Amino acid sequence: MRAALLVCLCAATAAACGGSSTPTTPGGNTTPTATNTITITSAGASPRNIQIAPGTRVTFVNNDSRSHNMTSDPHPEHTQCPELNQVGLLAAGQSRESGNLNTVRTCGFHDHDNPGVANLTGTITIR
Ligand SMILES: [Cu+2]
Repeated sequence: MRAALLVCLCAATAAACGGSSTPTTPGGNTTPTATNTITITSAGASPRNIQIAPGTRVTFVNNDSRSHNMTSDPHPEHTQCPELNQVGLLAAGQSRESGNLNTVRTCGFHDHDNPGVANLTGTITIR
């Protein structure tokens, strides 16, 4: 009885993990990944280039052990896609959604507190 319950829990966990995984492209490939979640670790943002449909919000997840301040390009004005500025300061372990990205265009983002770090920059293609 107890063993059957454990098998059940494992199966449910595996399904949840499989649904949220995103393919990664090696070697600086800039083909955008179809996802609306960007995860930040000590290695930077991943995926760095994503594509979403108009009317989608993008969630930034900070899995790093320090804070990140995710904002729209250009630095320091942040005027390109103001919806991204709703993400802003994320403490370690925190996540937040952008505003609704309705306009067909490409939005650049960066960590405002680490503006020179390329691994913390990327693009969101709305198409
Ligand atoms: Cu900035």
